[in-house]
Amino acid sequence: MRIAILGTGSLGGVIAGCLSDTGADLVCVSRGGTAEVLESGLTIFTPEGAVEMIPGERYALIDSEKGPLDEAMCNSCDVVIISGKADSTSALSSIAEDIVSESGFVVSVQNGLGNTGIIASRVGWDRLLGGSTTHSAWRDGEGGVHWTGRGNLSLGKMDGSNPNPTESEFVSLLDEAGLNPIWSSDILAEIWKKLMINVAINPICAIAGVRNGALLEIPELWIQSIEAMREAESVARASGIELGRIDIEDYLKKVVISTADNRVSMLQDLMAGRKTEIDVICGAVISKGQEFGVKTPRNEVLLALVRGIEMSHNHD
Ligand code: KPL
Repeated sequence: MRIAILGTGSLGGVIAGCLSDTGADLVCVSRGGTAEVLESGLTIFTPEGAVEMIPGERYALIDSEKGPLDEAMCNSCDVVIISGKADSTSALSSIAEDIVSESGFVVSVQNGLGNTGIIASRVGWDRLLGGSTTHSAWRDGEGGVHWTGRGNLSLGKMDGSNPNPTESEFVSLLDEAGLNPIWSSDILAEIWKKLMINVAINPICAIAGVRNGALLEIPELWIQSIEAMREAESVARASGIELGRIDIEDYLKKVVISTADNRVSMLQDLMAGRKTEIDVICGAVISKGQEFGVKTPRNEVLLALVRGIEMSHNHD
């Protein structure tokens, strides 16, 4: 099975690293400094402390900023995993469209709402799987990927149908790779549950400049996280998402404990002076809230503050 990972950053690095232990033929797509580091290999620091070095020869590397795709790469991948940031979804979807084989499919394992629509406009809903993960990782200045928390990876058809044989084979491969896949018959609900987690953790840890575990150490932060998460839950329920019964505090606590050592992706973005995913996280909750008549004041404040910090990089 030939699998491409588009956006081989922190989470994409974990996926590529795990899949390199299977028989899959791998293609990593990245750009800039990350692509340069990947040329010589991928270093993963596992949650248990072991260091794995995957040689650069283990995968084919595409630098998405370096000219047109090699002909041989076109229509060649059975599975294309998009794990890049939301602001790269358009560009990555176009690469996915070029490299996915006729019978292949694309999986989005990204934060926020709206990614699947962008990808589907390129490859069609029938060739798309939604996805969501609670694995956590961050990347250091030398490009080393620190896999800080083992979670799981949910995936499923957007229409809730059962996996076809190739999709089942892919799920087995993810299992062999140690990525704890779960096939979901309601992937949209899983994407919303992850959004609720992101709303609770990402902006607050990013603004405070703390690792995820601090939410359980600083009660004032915990209250803000829970409030933001409850708003997202109300919006999800108002928009018809079947969340079932969720104990919000317990659910958040479990994710915070399993990702305690992680620097949330939004904090990593702010530290590197990059644009964050605030628009597809709090921004998505606010706009869906407006659509369904649910007020989201906490998410509005968090969005404003993160935007302000993003802008502060341009001011003296
Ligand atoms: O998705 C994450 C992120 O960093 O964006 C969590 C699960 C919150 C882990 O940090």
